[in-house]
Amino acid sequence: DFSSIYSKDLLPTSGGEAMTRGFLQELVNILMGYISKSNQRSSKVLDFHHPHQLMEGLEGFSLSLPEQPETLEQILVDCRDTLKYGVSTGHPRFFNQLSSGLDVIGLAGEWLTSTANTNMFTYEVSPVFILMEDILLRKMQSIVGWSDDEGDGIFCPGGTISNLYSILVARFHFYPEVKTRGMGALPRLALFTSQHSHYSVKKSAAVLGMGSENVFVVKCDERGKMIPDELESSIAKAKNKGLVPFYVNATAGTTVYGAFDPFNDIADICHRHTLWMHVDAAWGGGLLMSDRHRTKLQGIERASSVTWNPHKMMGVPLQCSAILVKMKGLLQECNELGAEYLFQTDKPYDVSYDTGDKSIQCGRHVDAFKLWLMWKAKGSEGFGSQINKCLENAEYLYDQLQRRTDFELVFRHKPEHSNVCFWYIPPSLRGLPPGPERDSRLNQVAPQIKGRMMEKGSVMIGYQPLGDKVNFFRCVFSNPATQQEDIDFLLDEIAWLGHD
Ligand code: ABU
Repeated sequence: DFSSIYSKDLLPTSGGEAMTRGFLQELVNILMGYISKSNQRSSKVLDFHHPHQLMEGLEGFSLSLPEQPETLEQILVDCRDTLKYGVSTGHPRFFNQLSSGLDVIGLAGEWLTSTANTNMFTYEVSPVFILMEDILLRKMQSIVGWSDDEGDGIFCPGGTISNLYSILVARFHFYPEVKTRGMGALPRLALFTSQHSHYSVKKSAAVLGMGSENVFVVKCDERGKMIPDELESSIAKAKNKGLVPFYVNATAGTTVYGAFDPFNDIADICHRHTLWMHVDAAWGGGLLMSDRHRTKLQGIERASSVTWNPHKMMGVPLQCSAILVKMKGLLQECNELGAEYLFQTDKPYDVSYDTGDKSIQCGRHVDAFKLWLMWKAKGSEGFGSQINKCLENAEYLYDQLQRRTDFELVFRHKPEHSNVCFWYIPPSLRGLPPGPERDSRLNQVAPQIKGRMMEKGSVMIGYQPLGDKVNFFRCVFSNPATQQEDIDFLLDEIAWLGHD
């Protein structure tokens, strides 16, 4: 009974150990209840409420902050309610995001990380985690295909920041004076990325003072792969405009189509023009773990930097993203400022393990441990099988869509990654000829079905328009809990919710 117990009664208060244990055990019960419900197909993926409803408070669940402390009884209710009104991203029918699933070992890793509550800037305060990060980065670099004497990296907060790092180090590599003299000392720089690439390239160019308009968007083929000749002509166009090309982003697993750019062709072009080649493998990097699928990333080893998010395809709890840089020492040189209160050079150990000055952050969360623990628990082979299963699910969905007459694939080719893109065609649109009238009506179908789906809470899948394609569904598989029956359910549910 925690109805008259407060946080002040827990450790470090003397005599608070039993109460602390009881409270945490109760919390584990709540979490365990949630985990077990998330794995039941009969449970909802979400219990949707509009923002104003949650803001106003629901059934005693209030988001407002009190002046007086709440009892631990109430704190436990708050925890339960927080999960109740959230989205169950571990549910086998959650297809909405590239990151999904709930890995129990990963969860244990996250708990341990929070319990240790330390900072990744120095070996002094994170001796074990710093070495684990080092081991993981080396392993990932060797899986990318770099030799033992190449490679550096750091874990950072998400794929966008990893991509930002790639542009930062590329610019520093070609123009080290930027660090002290700023962009005014540099010519106008041009970056290149494909139509289907992630928006983080433009965002990073804006953040880094290079301007999003100086990112040249290279055309893709119908599968969403960058066309090498188009890259060549974009480079020529930039030069004609007086810009200096320096950086190309290629993508391994585009966000919507899951396409893989032709890395060897792009690497040849980068070599010819002395450009930095980055591969954004935030989504596709996981396929490197699979003997069956890693050939799709052929040529990635020629990249100067790589983004790889284990929190996507490898199912590591958010967040876990790495930027890998082929050239040793560049990250450190680019970002170090040597704050003397933190990075003293006369410490009693090898201070090259004080890796924090490679980062643009000061304080840095321990993102490496949960990945390290999962790797121990599954082995590289376990990750490989997990990824194979997700791609088998994608093929199953693709086969089902080909069989059904009420759905249409956005492109005919077999999926390369676990993305499958499709339209649902309601009965009222089935006889309509292709054209603006059909497009305009079809554009409304996915958003309406999604709205109904969220109200019902039975399943979650994303949609978007892309180029000249009106709103379509994108299904992605990264959750090992998903089975073929969930895919059948998804299609039947879309057809049911959209039948009018
Ligand atoms: N940063 C890409 C994540 C997008 C998605 O989950 O759909």
